[in-house]
Amino acid sequence: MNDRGQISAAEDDGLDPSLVAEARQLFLRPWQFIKGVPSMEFLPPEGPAEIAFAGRSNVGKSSLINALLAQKGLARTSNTPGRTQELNYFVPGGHSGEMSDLPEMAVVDMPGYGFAQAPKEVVDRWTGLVFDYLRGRVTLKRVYVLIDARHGLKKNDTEVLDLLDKAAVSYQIILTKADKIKPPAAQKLRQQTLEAISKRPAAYPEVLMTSSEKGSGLDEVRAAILTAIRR
Ligand SMILES: Nc1nc2c(ncn2[C@@H]2O[C@H](COP(=O)(O)OP(=O)(O)O)[C@@H](O)[C@H]2O)c(=O)[nH]1
Ligand SMILES: [Mg+2]
Repeated sequence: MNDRGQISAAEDDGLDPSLVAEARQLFLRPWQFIKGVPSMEFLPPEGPAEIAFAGRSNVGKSSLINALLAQKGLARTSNTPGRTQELNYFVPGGHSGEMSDLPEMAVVDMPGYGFAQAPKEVVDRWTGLVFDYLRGRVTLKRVYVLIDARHGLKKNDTEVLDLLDKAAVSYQIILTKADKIKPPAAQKLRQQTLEAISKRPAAYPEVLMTSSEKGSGLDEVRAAILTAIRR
């Protein structure tokens, strides 16, 4: 079922209802923004499992985080492309943050790549931060790489996938803005994307598809994340 109470197609695809219920319990409670991290020395202590959302700017990272947590406006959307140059950390509320009372996980909204007209210095800073984080963060359990369903994988996306493969960081692709294309085109793109990643060692061999606008595909993402942090 999606967040508007409609049965979604994927429910017939064997999504485990008890996993979905558990995942909803984790995600559908008040989460909070804890910090924006401009460089590696400001990262919170390694503890909770981290799940990061990466992708070109405007692909829908912040919108998807808000939809997954059912909290509009938590992650800031539609920023001027390239403005958010920080790793934004979100955690379930109600934890003191003391070592004895850490949340079970954190969601990280990553700065987007691929924006035109960004000064080289900004791109270099972005590249440095993101690459250091992706390579060096031990508690990073999985990266969700978001791809706009209207555009498919682009060159800068495959560069990020190359990096993740090289760093052996588990990642999974989510096709976003599914509401913008017709179902047959969506299925075709899903298949093509699956083929494109089939030989990539760190890619999780299942492609998800969401619409933050319509609330579709969210339970699938929540369940996948819960499974990933428990591995
Ligand atoms: N139609 C549609 N628009 C979306 C969807 N997700 C995001 N958007 C729009 O795409 C733009 C960029 O979204 P945002 O979440 O800020 O992207 P980010 O830069 O990757 O964080 C905004 O105008 C959103 O309203 C979606 O699922 N469907
Ligand atoms: Mg954003």
